[in-house]
Amino acid sequence: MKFVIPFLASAALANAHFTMQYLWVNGVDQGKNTYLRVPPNNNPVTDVTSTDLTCNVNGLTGSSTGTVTIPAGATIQLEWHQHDQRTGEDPISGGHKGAVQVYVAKAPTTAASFNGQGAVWTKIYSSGLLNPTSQQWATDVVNTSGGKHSVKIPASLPAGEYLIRGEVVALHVASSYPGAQIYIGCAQVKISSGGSANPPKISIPGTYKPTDPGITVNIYNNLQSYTAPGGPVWTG
Ligand SMILES: *[C@@H]1O[C@H](CO)[C@@H](O)[C@H](O)[C@H]1NC(C)=O
Ligand SMILES: [Cu+2]
Repeated sequence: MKFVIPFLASAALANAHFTMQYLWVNGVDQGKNTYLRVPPNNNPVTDVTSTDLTCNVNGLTGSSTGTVTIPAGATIQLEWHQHDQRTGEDPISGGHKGAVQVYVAKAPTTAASFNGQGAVWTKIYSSGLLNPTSQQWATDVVNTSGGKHSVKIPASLPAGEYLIRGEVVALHVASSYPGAQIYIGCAQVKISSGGSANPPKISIPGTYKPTDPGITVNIYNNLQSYTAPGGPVWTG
């Protein structure tokens, strides 16, 4: 019987993945999976060269769920959960230590018809190893915040339709590649009353490499700093 408990513990951990399930705009919950491209299950992407890295599995084609208007300069929140529920379990389970990032990409026409390929993505948020002494990660804060994190849509972004790509890079088994578990959720939005900035853009997939120190990293050896993949945040 001594072997039963470790076996069950590892089985539970393997199943305890998560998805991005809610978008909030200026404090208003838009509803479960509304305006989001919903993947078939809560598994992570681990191949950083796959087109699944863009907007998760089946994420290259638009969702019939529609597109929500967000004024430039607004604060949005992305909310993540393991399963089909907001209560009764931790939003992000304990094993998943890692970074949280948000990107935006402007669609040539509509967000719903945009596949997000090419050098189109701008990073607007990144949070990683917050406290090396306590080994507190961005994912710990998301978990204790009911699965939510905030990001301000820069006021200088040009108006138009966009994909907003939330990402959690979980690093608990990332010491060899493939290992890092990348969780992705994409929202379809229309940014109104924007500005005229021309922010730097990267490709997803394309920019992340298996050898990036933010992708292949042992976080259990008193890590003192962490460099997330995808370069610096553009602050607008
Ligand atoms: C996640 O947050 C809840 C409170 O919302 C807390 O009870 C739990 O310990 C946290 N889990 C981890 C693994 O930190
Ligand atoms: Cu997982």
